[in-house]
Amino acid sequence: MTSLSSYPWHICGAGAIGSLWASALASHGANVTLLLKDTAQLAQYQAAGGVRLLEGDEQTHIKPDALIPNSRAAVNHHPQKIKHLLVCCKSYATLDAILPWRKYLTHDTQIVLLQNGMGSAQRLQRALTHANIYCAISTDGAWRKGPFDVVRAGDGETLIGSFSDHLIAAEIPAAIQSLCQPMVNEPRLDIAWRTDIRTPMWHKLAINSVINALTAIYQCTNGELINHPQGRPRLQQLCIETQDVMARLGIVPLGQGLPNTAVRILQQTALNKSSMLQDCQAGRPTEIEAINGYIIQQGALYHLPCAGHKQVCEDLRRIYAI
Ligand code: KPL
Repeated sequence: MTSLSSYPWHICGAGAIGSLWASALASHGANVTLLLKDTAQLAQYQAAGGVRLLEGDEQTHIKPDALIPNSRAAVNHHPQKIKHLLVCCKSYATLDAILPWRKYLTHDTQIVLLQNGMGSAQRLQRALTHANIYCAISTDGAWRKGPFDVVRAGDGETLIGSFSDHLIAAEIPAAIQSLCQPMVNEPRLDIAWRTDIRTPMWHKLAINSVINALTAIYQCTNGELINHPQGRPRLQQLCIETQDVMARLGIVPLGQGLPNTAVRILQQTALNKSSMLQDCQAGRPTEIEAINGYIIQQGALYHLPCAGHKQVCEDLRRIYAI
């Protein structure tokens, strides 16, 4: 039986989900190191005095090592290699986040990408041809109250599977197997291995692609999109286009169909703002390229115009000048 404490994890991307994972892994005995962007982020980390996670009434406080690229600490204190790397940054930031650490990666480093959208794993594989890349998707909810100060908004499930062609899809590496053991105390993550991770990744992408941009365009909560006079017909159109692209790629359709699933998720998360609306309102870059942009790009391979997806990309750029 493999134990979490046997595997050191480096975590790149210390936002809400990265902090949640750092808290859960460290609380279960794993040796966690945060890979931060720069001196400014390191100063924020030092000022925060570690990572805090609030879950209901329970607060977890951890103080893992934190490194920045090319720092003396990274060179001296951390001559050892990165064996297990969890990447939780936004998909558009992936290469900039990982490549500064490439000299610490080995031929057998396992890189797990836990992000919204698609395309970053392919780009990373092109940049690091021999990298062992795994992809994960999650329905965990967490939001950032401040730097390294995170609130858990809801328990979800995380699925992990292999991405790189040279990996055997049924072979679960021991370090990932240790993540899949039931976690005994809070904060708990519910993690499972999937031999075919592409299917659930596409299902999540499909949901995000029909909800997120529209809520950002109409600046509405998820629940308000359900009966939005302009938004709802556009949602239907996006569902049709997305299902067409998935059918051409041979992706198994969502069990209840995309429109029904999207409405169910909108109902379940009625009071929430989508992650894209939150990014737009905070003036951050969005994941539109990795979500709707990816569907347009895949559709183009089959000469599918994806006009509704193109229109939401254009609307979003116009409204938020991005
Ligand atoms: O994942 C989401 C997000 O906001 O990114 C949901 C809530 C499913 C909306 O697409």
